Amino acid sequence: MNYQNNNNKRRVARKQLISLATLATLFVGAMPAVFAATLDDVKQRGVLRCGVNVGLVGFASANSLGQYSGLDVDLCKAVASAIFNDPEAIEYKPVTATTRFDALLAGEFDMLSRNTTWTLSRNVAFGDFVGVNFYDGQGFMVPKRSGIRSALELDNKPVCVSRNTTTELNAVDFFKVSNMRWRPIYFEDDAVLKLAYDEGECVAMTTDRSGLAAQRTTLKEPEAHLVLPEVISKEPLGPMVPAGDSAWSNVVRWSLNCMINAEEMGVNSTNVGKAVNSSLPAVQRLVGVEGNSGELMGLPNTWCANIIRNVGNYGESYTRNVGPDTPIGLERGVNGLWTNGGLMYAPPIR
Ligand SMILES: N[C@@H](CCC(=O)N[C@@H](CS)C(=O)NCC(=O)O)C(=O)O
Repeated sequence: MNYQNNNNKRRVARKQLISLATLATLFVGAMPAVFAATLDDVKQRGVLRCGVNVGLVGFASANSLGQYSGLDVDLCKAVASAIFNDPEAIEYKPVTATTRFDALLAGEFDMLSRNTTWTLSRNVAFGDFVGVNFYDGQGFMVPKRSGIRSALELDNKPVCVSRNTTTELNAVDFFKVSNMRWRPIYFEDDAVLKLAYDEGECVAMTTDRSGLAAQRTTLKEPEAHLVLPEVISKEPLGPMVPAGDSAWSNVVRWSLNCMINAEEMGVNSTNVGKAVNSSLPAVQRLVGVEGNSGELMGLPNTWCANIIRNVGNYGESYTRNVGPDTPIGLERGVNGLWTNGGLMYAPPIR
């Protein structure tokens, strides 16, 4: 009897423990969705904190006055415009390839906009990806005088590569499937890597092809270097936000979508003032004279018009920062609009 009683008590106690544990799990599991209110925090703070590259010309770099510009920076400016109608209401937080994810997890910034490749494991472990602002692929750069004209000539040649990147992982795959010996020289700091490459310590350097084009402009003699034709991976680069805050991820996601849709509709920083008089319903919704897209996201209804006026549409940002007329000189290619055969396709604002 006693034994029976004790057993029953134990069973009840165990049940209670289990339900407490279940409750705790549910509670903790639901926490980000319930408690994370990044948009409110940003509004209250009055500035957006944006994680960016420590210096990658065309994507994110600061001038001598500490003013940041670049394609990734424009996304920070777009979000600040959507919330505050002020592209300068931003505190930039420079992060390296190695520090970016820990900084995101630690809540050091509200969004990461830093040539970061969307992969499954990063998505699961570090935060939410909300779109792609540059479709890229990994390549190799060599000094022209090396005579190397294909990545398949890099067997057992020292290659400079950044740590904690998709770059180092893809290279392992590429050398394996090409039956070549992979001889990496790893760097944590990209400035040091570039210097080492420029000094001839490696026969090649490898990273995203946009990164190579950007880095090339800062070498002693840019013309003396060549980006090899092989593209060895997919590198969809895009902004990340802390996991589990869908109200916030929507703000960042739709800020990018606003820029892409604006380009598709021919609305730019110059004509956005006139777009409010457009007879086209989609344009009216884009600039907020129709519909309540802003209200739905906790933003002014002119959120997208403000982005376009302050930052421009995606095409303007591309042309200004990395396009053929900049030193980086990247053709639109796959980053063209879908209507031109590219991959830039934004869901509709409605
Ligand atoms: N897209 C790749 C590579 C990104 C990356 O960090 N690339 C290097 C070379 S362009 C870089 O930006 N280094 C600068 C730094 O780490 O400060 C990734 O997400 O892992």
